[in-house]
Amino acid sequence: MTKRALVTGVTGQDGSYLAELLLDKGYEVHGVQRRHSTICTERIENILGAKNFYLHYGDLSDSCNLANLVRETQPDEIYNLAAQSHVGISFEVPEYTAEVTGVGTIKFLEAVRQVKPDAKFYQASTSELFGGIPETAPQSETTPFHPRSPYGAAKLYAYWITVNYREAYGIFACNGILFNHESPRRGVEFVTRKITLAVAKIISGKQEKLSLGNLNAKRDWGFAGDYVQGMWLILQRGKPDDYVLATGETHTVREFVEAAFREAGIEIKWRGAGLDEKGFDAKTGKVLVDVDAKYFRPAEVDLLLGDPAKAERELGWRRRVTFAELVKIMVAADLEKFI
Ligand code: NAP
Ligand code: G4F
Repeated sequence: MTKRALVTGVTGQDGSYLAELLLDKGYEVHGVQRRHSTICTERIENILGAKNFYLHYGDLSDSCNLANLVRETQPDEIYNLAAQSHVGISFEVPEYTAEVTGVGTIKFLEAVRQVKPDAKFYQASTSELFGGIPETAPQSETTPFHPRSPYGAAKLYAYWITVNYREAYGIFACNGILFNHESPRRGVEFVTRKITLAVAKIISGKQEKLSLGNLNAKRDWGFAGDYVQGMWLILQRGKPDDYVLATGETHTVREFVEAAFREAGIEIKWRGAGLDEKGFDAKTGKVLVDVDAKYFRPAEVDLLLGDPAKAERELGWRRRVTFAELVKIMVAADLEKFI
């Protein structure tokens, strides 16, 4: 029998890769998009009109809409990927972030409990829950949480309400605690894509330099295509549980910058410190990177490094793409747009 999946956030980075994966596996996929005044389906262009792919309008802030979607689509599996997902911007729109990223999850779970309690539910939880405090690494399913942003705090509520609906009502509800994962489809305001896009624009003469915030932050960066495979595996187990997906490697933002420029044949040399730090083209001496205070956050997560041992052991999940390969893929994709 054809399985049916309901995917919120289908127009986002992860939603687009997940929808492709599920269609390949023979699922009927129902994606949820928000209404926009402009077209925002760029990432799912290749599956629009595909057999077994259906788009519905919806919003995590509208509980009636969520209940209707569950009633109409009768999903076997639900992937709740929708969120105001930008950590920095969550400081600008904290209440909205709480409403969508936090409270939206209980609205959805309540719709599941009332309308289709046997549906399996995946919640897009995050390494931002750890906050890097205390500075314990690597971080695993048993590491204490200490969110450092309105986004992290909203995701903390979503995490625990997912656990609660599993324990209280027996719903097959799971958290994937995912460390950063990137791709050529990553939003342009996230640091990796901002860097690879800037490299391509600088090379092609369309941008002078790249301005960044905290160059010392460390992230455990993997490839989004590997992580959506893990989301699916989490819902295929015999019992619901929570899993960390990560690479087990960490790199600074500075290292990502160096690797991305190197892909384009430019060696970056650093001079200065703090707000005065600059990245130069080693050959020409031209300043290509500087630091702008406006990209710093009121509170920072300094170190993320995940331990994916449980997912590897119980799900057989493995990340495939290495850090070097990820940078290469992203730079190549952006260069192709401009050269
Ligand atoms: P993304 O590219 O920002 O996509 C977010 C999606 O949510 C978009 O489709 C967006 O729609 C949708 N959305 C936003 N607000 C909504 C609302 N009120 N109602 C319905 N849909 C709404 O994020 P992503 O990187 O794919 O991440 C997917 C999920 O995983 C998010 O929940 C994120 O917080 C979480 N996560 C991501 C990472 C990561 O490294 N990527 C790591 C851990 C957890 P529009 O296209 O209309 O904006
Ligand atoms: O790319 P980022 O904005 O990602 P961040 O904050 O780690 O959040 C992402 O990963 C989380 C999982 O850990 C997800 F839950 C979340 O939804 C999102 O996908 O920033 C990465 C690091 C930060 O330390 C930030 O301060 O890069 C630093 N950074 C330095 N300059 C910058 C910049 N970040 C951005 N976005 N822009 C800059 O110019």
